[in-house]
Amino acid sequence: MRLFGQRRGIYATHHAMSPPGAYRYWRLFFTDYNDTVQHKYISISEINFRTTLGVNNPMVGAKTASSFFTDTQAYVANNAADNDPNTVWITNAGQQVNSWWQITFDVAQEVKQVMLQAFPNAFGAGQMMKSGYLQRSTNGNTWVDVLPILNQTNWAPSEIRTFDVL
Ligand SMILES: [Ca+2]
Repeated sequence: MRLFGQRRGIYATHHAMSPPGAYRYWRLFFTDYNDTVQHKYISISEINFRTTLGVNNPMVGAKTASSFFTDTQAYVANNAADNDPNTVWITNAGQQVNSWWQITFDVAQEVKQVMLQAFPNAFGAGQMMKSGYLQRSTNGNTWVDVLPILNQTNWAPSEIRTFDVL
């Protein structure tokens, strides 16, 4: 037990990986973006935090985000977890770096795979995330990195990519 505690302390440093486990609070924290046209958005059609590899999680819980595109109310956090690739979450203009998308699960879960899907047209796909981290939290305030998702470029329309928590 003492050894485990020491390891956890080391792993809690920034961008060091944390042991897995069941938590209610999970999010993607984005550090870089692909939007080379407008240079100010991240747009994601679907985010799924899977507890079984290859099987979408029903994602039962509250979805929130650091911001959403406010010209209309059509691009809110819920759009990234509604099983509809035609609906999209978009960060507000200029707030794409250090943005995040979060779910607070009703019941604690252990995420084993992240699924991301790009928007169905080339313009939207060009605004997919580039780099970020899957993070988990015990309280929704203090976050620990679980999985880096880095340098994801050249997303095709509707493309799905998955990332395993090892
Ligand atoms: Ca959607």
